[in-house]
Amino acid sequence: AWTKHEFSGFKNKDDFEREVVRHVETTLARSIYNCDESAAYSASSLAFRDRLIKDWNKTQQRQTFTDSKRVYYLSLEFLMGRAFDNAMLNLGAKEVAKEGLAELGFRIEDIIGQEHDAALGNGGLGRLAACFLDSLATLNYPAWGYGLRYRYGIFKQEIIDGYQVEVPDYWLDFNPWEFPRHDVTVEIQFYGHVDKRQDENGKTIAKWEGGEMVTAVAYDVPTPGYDTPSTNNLRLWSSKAASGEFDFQKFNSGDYESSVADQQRAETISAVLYPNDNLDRGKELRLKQQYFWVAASLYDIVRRFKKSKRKWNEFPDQVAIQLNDTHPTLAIVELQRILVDVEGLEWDEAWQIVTSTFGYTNHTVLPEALEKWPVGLVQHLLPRHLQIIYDINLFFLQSVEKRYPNDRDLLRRVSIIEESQPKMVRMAYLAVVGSHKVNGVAELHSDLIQTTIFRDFVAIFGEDKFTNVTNGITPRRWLHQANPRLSELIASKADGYEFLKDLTLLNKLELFIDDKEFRKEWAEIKYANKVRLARYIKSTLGINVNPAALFDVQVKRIHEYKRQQLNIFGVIHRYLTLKAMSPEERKMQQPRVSIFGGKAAPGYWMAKQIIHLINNVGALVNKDPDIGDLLKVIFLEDYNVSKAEIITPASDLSEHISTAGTEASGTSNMKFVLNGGLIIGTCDGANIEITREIGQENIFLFGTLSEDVEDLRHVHTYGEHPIDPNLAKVFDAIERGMFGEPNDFKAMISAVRDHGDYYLVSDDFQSYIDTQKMVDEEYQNQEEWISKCIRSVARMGFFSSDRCINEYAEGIWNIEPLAV
Ligand code: 26M
Repeated sequence: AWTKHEFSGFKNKDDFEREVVRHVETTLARSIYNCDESAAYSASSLAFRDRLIKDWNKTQQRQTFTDSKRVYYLSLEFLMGRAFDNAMLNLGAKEVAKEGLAELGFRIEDIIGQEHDAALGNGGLGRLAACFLDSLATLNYPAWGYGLRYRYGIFKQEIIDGYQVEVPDYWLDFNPWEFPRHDVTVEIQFYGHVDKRQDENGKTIAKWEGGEMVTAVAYDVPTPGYDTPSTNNLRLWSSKAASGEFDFQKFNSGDYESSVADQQRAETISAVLYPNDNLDRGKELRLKQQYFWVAASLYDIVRRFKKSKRKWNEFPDQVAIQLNDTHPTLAIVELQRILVDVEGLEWDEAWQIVTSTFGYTNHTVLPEALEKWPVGLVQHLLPRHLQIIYDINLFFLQSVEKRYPNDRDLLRRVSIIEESQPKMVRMAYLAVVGSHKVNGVAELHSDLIQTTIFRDFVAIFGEDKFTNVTNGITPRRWLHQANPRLSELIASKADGYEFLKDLTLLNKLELFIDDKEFRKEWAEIKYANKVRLARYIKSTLGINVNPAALFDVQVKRIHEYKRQQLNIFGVIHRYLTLKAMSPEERKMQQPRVSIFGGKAAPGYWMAKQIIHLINNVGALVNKDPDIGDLLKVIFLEDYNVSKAEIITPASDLSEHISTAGTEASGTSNMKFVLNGGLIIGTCDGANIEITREIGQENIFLFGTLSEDVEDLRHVHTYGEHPIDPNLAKVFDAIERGMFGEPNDFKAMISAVRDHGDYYLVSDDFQSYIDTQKMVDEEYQNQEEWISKCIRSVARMGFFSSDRCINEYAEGIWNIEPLAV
């Protein structure tokens, strides 16, 4: 098999070095004798960027020339992490770069560490979009991502006195991975009014007039595939003030201040990523972001289509658009507006094109996360769009009325407009009505949306419109890049690195499970990864952890439904149990390191309280001489993609313990198992499919099943529900002040004890504790444990994002690969 560097990487280390030196001396205008790590990073990444851009050009030219159907992935979040390591690996030139940098006096890890994460996302949804871009390019699909170029990504988290403090993430000081396209701009309109007139044939013509204009400027980020020259485009829009005569007038008439204020108002649109995850807070600026991005992207797509001179009804033969959650739902309305108001198509013909073009992915059933916008706000900001939404709704409800006559309650339930005070536009319903396919992200989740939030729509549109595409992750970043030694060991047994492109080939490992030497190497790699994390913990927190202890990891956004509170209550229970033991008894216990990480949304008080408790528990436990190495509690600051690349390979056990039915899929569960760690988890999201693939003897499942959750909540509300006795002891310890001021944790305890325990923490507590005990026991038998890890990895092939993207391509987008 050829490797990519034969035609796009570097011939050899000298070739690479020459390019680095050239960039240091000319692009950076520095002396090679005064080249620090930062300059070495800049020059090396510029050298790689030069190669990427050639492949990028070839790929785009070929896609245009062949007029292939392309998918456009619309996502408000792309959680890309670092690009340099990924570019080296995908171009197959990391070895060459490593040798070249060594000759210049640098260690490649230090140079990689210079890069700032591109953190344009909150969590799972944004990282999924990044994995998809990697798979789309690797599989040679014609695809573009469209997003916003936020000046500030997700905030940086600092922990001060145990509390989360948010610091702005300004990441654009030096970003070699983007190409500003100052010539690719779109004027975006807001506010104004609609003028309706009849033309000479009596047809109503709607004109959206007046209001404000803002300019969208394109920034292109090349996204390379692995072991292929295919390089797709991620186009991010940045906002700036439109330079109309209006501003010049203001400027010249001495109204300088207000002209500057206009400029700032425009730039505010793409200034900052909203740091909420699974929560909707209806802010006007967020709606502005959504329309700005959607309108610029659609203008771009339509402009490209018009150049091809094809007939409008062929639009869905050239274009598929995927909506990553409801955030881009206005695209449905905007395309209908362009076709009807601007291009003069009849409503029905336009609507046929629109619904054939869009697919919608749902990522949550949590009611507080379902987007709704007040009708008044939409009317004010986008007056023409509100009219179109009302028309879409009218025609939809008429068709429902025809099929189900005289069912007023049904019409009320499925209406895109919620008749509340104030009236609201239900974005998920609009997305369902305007798409030809709707998918959930794991089997349980797809079943749940079809039987709960979209139940009526399944009856109306039929089952075929609704489908499942179980999430996946890219093995390039999450195995090869994050865990190079494990990747190499696997390659030595699986006939090379083909498994990185066909992850089902991991099954070849099953043959070697009983191979003593192989298991020893496997265990050594896990240990080395734990040593690396232990060093990181020492350097950032000053705490010594024993790499031989069981590393128990829960890293993800902090949210009540993800139940970090269950984990920390369990840790407290463990601490109390250890304290009650004799020294002899303690010696028999399995040492553990409980590792937490994750950000809380800045306004989410309960999540912040959970972080505070974890830190206070750590402060006591970590210095308790009775406990020593038996238990350490670590909160890692500022969890992000590049930290996940260190943490994931070092885990023995990871926690995916959401209340059943609340976590749509989860994707870190897949990453941990792929890196040779086991899972403790609930029957939720993709855990269920992971269990099916790897076997139930290789996963620690516990807790309530999703079908029983509703009944239990009912009992909490209307019946007797004494809280779990072991959990009561934990609460008692907190309330006695063992972990600092008890008032600081009142809300956490009350939620369980006094306010209905919505997330079933008490119901699941005993089964969680029992299952953790089983983990301790099984970990003592290291040979058996390692066998389980290897067997699990061997069976993880299904969870590649390549499989997932192939399912979308075939079942939803109808696109085909195009080799360059
Ligand atoms: C909404 C409105 C205003 C501001 C922000 C939002 C918002 C942002 C992100 C809402 C939800 C957001 O993300 C949800 C998310 O990450 N969902 C996760 O998606 C993953 C990929 O499918 C799944 O694996 C996770 O289970 C699911 O929680």
